[in-house]
Amino acid sequence: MFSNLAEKLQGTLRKIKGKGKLNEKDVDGAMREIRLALLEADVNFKVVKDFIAAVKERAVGHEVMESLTPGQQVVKIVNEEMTRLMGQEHSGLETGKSRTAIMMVGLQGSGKTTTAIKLARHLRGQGRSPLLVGADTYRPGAVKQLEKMADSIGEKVYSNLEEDPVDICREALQVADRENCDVIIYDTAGRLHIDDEMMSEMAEIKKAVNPEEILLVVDAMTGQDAVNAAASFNDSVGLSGVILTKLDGDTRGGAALSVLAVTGCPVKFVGVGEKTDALEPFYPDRMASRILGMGDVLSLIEKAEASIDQDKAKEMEQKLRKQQFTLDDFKEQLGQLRSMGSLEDIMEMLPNAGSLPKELKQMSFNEDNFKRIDAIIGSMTKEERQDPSTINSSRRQRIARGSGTTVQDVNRLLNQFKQMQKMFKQMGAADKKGMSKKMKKMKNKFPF
Ligand SMILES: Nc1nc2c(ncn2[C@@H]2O[C@H](COP(=O)(O)OP(=O)(O)OP(=O)(O)O)[C@@H](O)[C@H]2O)c(=O)[nH]1
Ligand SMILES: [Mg+2]
Repeated sequence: MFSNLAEKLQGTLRKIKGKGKLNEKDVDGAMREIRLALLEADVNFKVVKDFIAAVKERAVGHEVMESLTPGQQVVKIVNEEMTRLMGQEHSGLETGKSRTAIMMVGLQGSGKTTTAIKLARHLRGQGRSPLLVGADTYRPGAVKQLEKMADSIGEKVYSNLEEDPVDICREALQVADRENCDVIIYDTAGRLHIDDEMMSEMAEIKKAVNPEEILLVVDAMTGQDAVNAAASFNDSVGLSGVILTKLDGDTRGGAALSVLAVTGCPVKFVGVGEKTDALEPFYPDRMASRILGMGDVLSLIEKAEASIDQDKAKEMEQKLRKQQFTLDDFKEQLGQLRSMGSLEDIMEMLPNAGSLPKELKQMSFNEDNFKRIDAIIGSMTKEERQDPSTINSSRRQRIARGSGTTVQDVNRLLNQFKQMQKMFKQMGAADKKGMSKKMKKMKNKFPF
């Protein structure tokens, strides 16, 4: 789905993601690429303009520049703005009423009939009892097609080729009552082009059945034409939502990204195949993540944001600079990292992070480990915590006994602590004579 767009955007974001520091030029370059990719995907040009402006404003602001991971923050912003562009949350059907009428409208061949069937199946799955109505009396075989498809999923169709569409739709209300159907889905006729006759028929049906939903079915492959059709339908009949079909094909994505912004109508479902179960509720956030190939990056940022207290991190940095980092601080830092897995896992997720000393590599912050470290440090005296070099072998034995651990555990912890101090010392020294690039990156990303 949207493979071309996805590839381009992901390429751009990959470049920016790994950057520990961003300047306005980096952001400008990325925005230019994103803009091009969206235009190529046939996203409405005004939508692109507004989108880029919104992303850029946030990307050069505090939110990014002062964060732990500027490059990744930009990726996150693009994802959020793209989600917002498509409507933030899934917009469901108005089906709360005891009986719901849904009118399917759209141009010829857009997929109205197929989608009506898919919806019937979807609603049946939710415990509803649908009646399909064949209101296309113009094209020979249209009602037959509906009946055949309905038959394949065991659903009923009402139609009457002797009557005009508005009357058929009106009569269907009584049929639904008689048959105890609580959802009526009207499959209306499509025309090759939007014309007044079509619009006035749609308006008349709307007046006759007063539907809860008027869903425009558009072929996503037609890009901006689909969006323009949506705008005209919305002006003439008023739409409650849009269903994009043929997203399984080689669509560029323009329609999905522009429909809401141009027409104010949310995309409610997407068709992803010819079969009767190939209908998916449309989730803007999932769609954005799919296009941007997200997932791990987002969850990493969320994890980091949730576990790291920014003020504490600053305070810790001060201590580090003055090289006053004690075992008490160490304990506190571990608390923040507890939920993030092992140090190695974290470093792996961070682009371009340095490698860890061997002693720290195996350190994992699971619950058990954390409790053990907590107990060991808790069994030390204040002096020992301030200055671990005073911890001789008899003290080690005392600490192990007091914390219910072994001397090896105590040794390992002290060793790890020493390694960390060493690492920080190097960082501090590098800082004085212009910290090495790698260390700088590590420091940007790490609370220590
Ligand atoms: N691949 C794919 N094909 C689809 C999808 N939805 C509909 N189609 C196909 O598109 C063609 C037209 O679908 P119909 O449901 O007949 O379209 P319609 O809007 O009812 O057409 P008219 O009644 O002639 O106006 C059929 O061949 C469908 O199988 C979809 O999501 N994916
Ligand atoms: Mg049809």
